[in-house]
Amino acid sequence: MTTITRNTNETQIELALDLYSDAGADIESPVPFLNHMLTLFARHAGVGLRVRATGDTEIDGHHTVEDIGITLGQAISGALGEKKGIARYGDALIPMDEALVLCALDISGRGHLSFDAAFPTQRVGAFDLELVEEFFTALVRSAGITLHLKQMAGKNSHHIAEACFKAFAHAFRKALEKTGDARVLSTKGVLE
Ligand SMILES: [Mn+2]
Repeated sequence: MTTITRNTNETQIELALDLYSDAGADIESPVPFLNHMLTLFARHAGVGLRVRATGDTEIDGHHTVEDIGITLGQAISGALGEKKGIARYGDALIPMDEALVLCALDISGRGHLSFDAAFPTQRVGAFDLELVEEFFTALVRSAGITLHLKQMAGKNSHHIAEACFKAFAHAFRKALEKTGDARVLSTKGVLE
């Protein structure tokens, strides 16, 4: 279990992550749509994730969503350590009704996001869909993950967002798989 506490003037976050767990998610933040996304991420990735967050959502959800992304990334990086003995790469092509999202990722040590999804609406409920990309940007930077998310189809914003998080979850699960080789999967000898 890796725990991170992050307090700023904008947000207060406690997060606990277990990379190999069927405990699922226990998420409480003032951004319900993100709670929904993190809950399905944890279940589909096969990780245990607990989040308690408060933030300045009287402004908007931006700081809270971004800072949960940073904190989750820090926990992933901390939990992975030297990244020895894992598959490193993962991919997934995940449908959600009419939506279809492709994800490929590399636990490379280098944060990079290529995000190619277009939401037909600005919002779902009170959630600003621009924050999906902000969340993944924050996460990959602090986790050191190279992440490509590409929408192949979709008309419904909720479905497209959900397919993004599920595709990420399944790709991440594959990348975490134990290979039985104790070394780092890199001819360089390190992933950083
Ligand atoms: Mn849903």
